[in-house]
Amino acid sequence: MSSNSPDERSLVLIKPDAVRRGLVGELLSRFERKGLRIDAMAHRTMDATLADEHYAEHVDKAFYPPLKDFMTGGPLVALVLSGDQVIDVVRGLVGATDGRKAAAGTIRGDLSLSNRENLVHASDSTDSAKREIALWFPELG
Ligand code: FUP
Repeated sequence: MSSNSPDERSLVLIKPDAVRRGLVGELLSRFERKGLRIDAMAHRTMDATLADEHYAEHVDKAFYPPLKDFMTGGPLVALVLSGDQVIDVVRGLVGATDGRKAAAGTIRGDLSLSNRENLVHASDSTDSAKREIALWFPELG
């Protein structure tokens, strides 16, 4: 990467359970203390169309209807984070999908006891990040 290349970006959602539980500050703080930058931040409520687009790879799965209800059921905070290897770094901070199995020290391992209400979404690849950032923050494209 040349010194002029922008750092990698990741689309991160602080999910409705985290907002409801008053954990927005805690989660932003973990990302900031790691050294990541917040390039964009918006308080939003996901509608059904955005949910189906965001979770395109999951729409046919049995767990999708309750996941959609949860994700559209209250406000969330959408972020674009940037930094060196931010996609993998954030996935490491967030931990495994199931909060009951996620390692202690991770966000889900420390703060979630659920496989659905697991506090944070984070892009899992550069392709997903591009797609998700275009969905949530088209003005950054
Ligand atoms: P992750 O990348 O860890 O956020 O997890 P996935 O992309 O595999 O799943 C996306 C979301 O679907 C999870 F955050 C929670 C939800 N999910 C369920 O509700 N039940 C499942 O069995 C698996 C995932």
